[in-house]
Amino acid sequence: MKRSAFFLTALALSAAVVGCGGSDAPATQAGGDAPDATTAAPSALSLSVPEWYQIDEAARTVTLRITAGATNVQNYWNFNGFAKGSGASIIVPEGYAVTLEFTNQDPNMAHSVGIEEWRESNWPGSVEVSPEFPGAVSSNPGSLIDSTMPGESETLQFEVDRAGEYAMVCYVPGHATIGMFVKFVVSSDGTAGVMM
Ligand SMILES: [Cu+2]
Repeated sequence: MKRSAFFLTALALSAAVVGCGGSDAPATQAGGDAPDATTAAPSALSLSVPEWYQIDEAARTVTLRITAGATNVQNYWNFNGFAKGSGASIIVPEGYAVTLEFTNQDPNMAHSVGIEEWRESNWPGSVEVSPEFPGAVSSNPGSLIDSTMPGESETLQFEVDRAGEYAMVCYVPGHATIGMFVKFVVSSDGTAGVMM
């Protein structure tokens, strides 16, 4: 119930923003919609289920296809084109088994992935490998030569047994500092999908 209401609200807000042609320049809008657009701006994200997120509610499983260097955002130091803990929050229901199919499409650079404690900023140059869920980290994650190299893939499996806010992060030195992390949320109310 709560989830549906939230979803509809988010959709409505999203539609309002789109209808106004964007929220970052309300002063240029000719009509009377500018105040609404300004109000909606902080909540302009909406929940959706992109093609890289598959959920089976009966089996309580989620499969995430996560690609490092999916786009050239941040010189390829991104996950599915997202970085800096903003733009997308991946939301998985508590108690689900997650299969994370990780691929590195950055033509130049090693990357890795794991689920760590959330932090919005001030990531250290070398992130300590301390995954929040057993199995939620790729192999040799801090190595420049032996983590997930360009063109390589690795599949992780883990169960998200504690609701909370976490970070999907790259452990290759300096990458998290630059912003190679995305918010990863384990919901306690069954919410599933990606806020973006
Ligand atoms: Cu990286």
